[in-house]
Amino acid sequence: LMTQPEGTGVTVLGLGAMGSALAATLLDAGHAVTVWNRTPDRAAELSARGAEAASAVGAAVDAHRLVVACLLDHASVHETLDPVIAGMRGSSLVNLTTTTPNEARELAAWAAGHGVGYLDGAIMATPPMIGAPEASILYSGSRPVFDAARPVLDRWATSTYDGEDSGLASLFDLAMLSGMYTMFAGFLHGAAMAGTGGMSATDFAARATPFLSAMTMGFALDATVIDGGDYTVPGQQSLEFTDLSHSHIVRASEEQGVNPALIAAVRELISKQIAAGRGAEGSARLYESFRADST
Ligand code: FVH
Repeated sequence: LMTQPEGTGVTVLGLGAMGSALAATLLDAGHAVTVWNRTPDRAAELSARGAEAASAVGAAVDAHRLVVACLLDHASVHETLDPVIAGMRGSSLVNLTTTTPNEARELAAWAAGHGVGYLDGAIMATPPMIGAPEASILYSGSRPVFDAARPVLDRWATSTYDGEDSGLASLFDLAMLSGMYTMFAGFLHGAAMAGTGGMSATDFAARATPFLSAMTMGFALDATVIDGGDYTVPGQQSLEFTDLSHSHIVRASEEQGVNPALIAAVRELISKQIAAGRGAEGSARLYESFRADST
């Protein structure tokens, strides 16, 4: 495999909000950039800034040995590259499209079958953050591709390499997004509760932000218990206590006419742990409720 991208030229496939930000950052840094988008009009602004707009995906992947895809999903990567992958032998594909871990592994095997080096990436940033120090991108897959492409990758964000398994970047990204989305859903449920008492969402956000930020200290405490494997370590909030707290939130929601489904779902997991005789153990034990091989 040719793992060293030729020069600093990069092809970017997909010029949505994120692909455009990636390409623009490379142009600003002086890289030669060829772009392609299914809807060609979206390349106009980047062309005006110096990008080469390819009229066909085949011409785009021929232009440089380092090809970056930032498309909608797994299916769109195949739809775009299936017709041209046979001609990409020796190139490197950095796929920044969000996929599941197994979809990333499938793409790695498919690319390898065509002699293309594959690096999967998961972007932990919004388009305006690209190029700023707080942006982070996780990578997994081919280490040689990561090392060779590093001068390009580091233009966008802090680059972290998570290993040869191409599914890991996606796994770790989606694991963090799971925490983020359920936290946001919890915030919205709380705002709806407070709203029934006349508090604006803005005022609720002002109160919730410092409180929830302070509570994140609990992640590390739970993690220590989980990694230690002993949920009976003293000093933890028990599942029984946490259940009581959840029951207050569920009943208060019902009293106020607010949908309790979110917090009730968490309470159901806690109840199963208590029914299994774990009520006196620490609440970090809920971790086990999410594991396929455990109770
Ligand atoms: N935007 C963000 O904040 C997040 C941050 C975390 C990572 N994501 C992922 O990045 C991928 C691209 O996201 P995006 O924000 O650029 O998305 P859109 O603006 O919707 O652009 C989508 C591009 O994909 C092209 N496309 C869609 N379907 C196909 C297809 N079947 N064949 C070829 N191209 C396709 C679309 O083309 P067009 O509609 O303009 O013709 C856009 O270029 C994504 O995986 C996020 O999860 C971003």
